[in-house]
Amino acid sequence: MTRRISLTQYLIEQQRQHGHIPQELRLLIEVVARACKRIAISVNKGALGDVLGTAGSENVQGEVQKKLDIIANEVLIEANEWGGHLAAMASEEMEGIYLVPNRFPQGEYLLMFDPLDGSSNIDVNVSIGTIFSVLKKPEGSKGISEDDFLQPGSAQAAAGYCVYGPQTTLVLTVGDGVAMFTLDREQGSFVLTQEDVKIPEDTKEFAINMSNMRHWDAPVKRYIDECLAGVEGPRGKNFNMRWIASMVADVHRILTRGGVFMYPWDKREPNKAGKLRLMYEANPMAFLVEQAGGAATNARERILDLKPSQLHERVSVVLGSKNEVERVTRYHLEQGR
Ligand code: AHM
Ligand code: MG
Repeated sequence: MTRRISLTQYLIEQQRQHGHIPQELRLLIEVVARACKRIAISVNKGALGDVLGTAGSENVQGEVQKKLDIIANEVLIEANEWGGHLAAMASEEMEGIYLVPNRFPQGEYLLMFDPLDGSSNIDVNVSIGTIFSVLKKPEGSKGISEDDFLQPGSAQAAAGYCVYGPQTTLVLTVGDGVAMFTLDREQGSFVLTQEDVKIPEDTKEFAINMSNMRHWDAPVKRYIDECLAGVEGPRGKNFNMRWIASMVADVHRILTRGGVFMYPWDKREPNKAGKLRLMYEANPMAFLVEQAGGAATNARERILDLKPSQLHERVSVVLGSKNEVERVTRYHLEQGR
């Protein structure tokens, strides 16, 4: 029988062999995983659990909150606030940062999350997920403020997501490759199902919301037109398209079989850099994708190099198979010249 390795065992072995997962970080990752298990239970209940539909409120970005957005946010906060591994948290669903209450010990880490990404898919029973990013509190900072969170993605200590689909899968990086863990519902534990995940450098599959085509910038239009031209066009091959409208599910496909994902800046709201959020969507996904040998840019610069100026800052995103991301980025840089 093949040896089954649980998330706990994997993290302890990584810590022993490479010594690069400090105890507090291991605890943090395990707590996030436990919260994801609880979120998975609520997601699975669907209509039977009174968890579908809107909550009648809006988040800081003016988006309608679903009941499950709020449930997932509360689960993550409750699970993480008391363990002593965190100093503060930030979430897509909360305007300001959440300080660990005084009654609990304070830790060294900062946790950011999108508690339930792909909210538009909740009620229609399509994959959704939780995305998270972990930073270290800056050295010598007394008291925590929003500024302490504004570190570039390259400073992340860990990042990952949990996709609630036909299987519940947790995908993780601590800066030493990417590992995937599938939830064994009978045992209630995440089991290692893939190590050393690698994204193929080339692909014949792209993911973009085509309904925005008329608003796209010229380099995006050029890239997609060339893909659509297929074997007769300049790329000399036929492309396939997928768009799940859940970034977690689209990124999961790309980590599994390659592809390029784009949510670029467009002319609908020219003052917005993009739709997706830098700190708890683009940065953790960029970290995972790079760790799997792919690339991630804002169509011009590497996402992990961007210096954030706001917690809820938005960004243009191009990520996935290296050669395609480089091509899209090159088209934008050529336009700039
Ligand atoms: P959300 O965090 O409010 O769910 O929004 C993010 C989601 C991504 O998961 C997905 O890639 C994108 O929004 C889909 O947007 P659209 O509906 O414009 O295609
Ligand atoms: Mg989101």
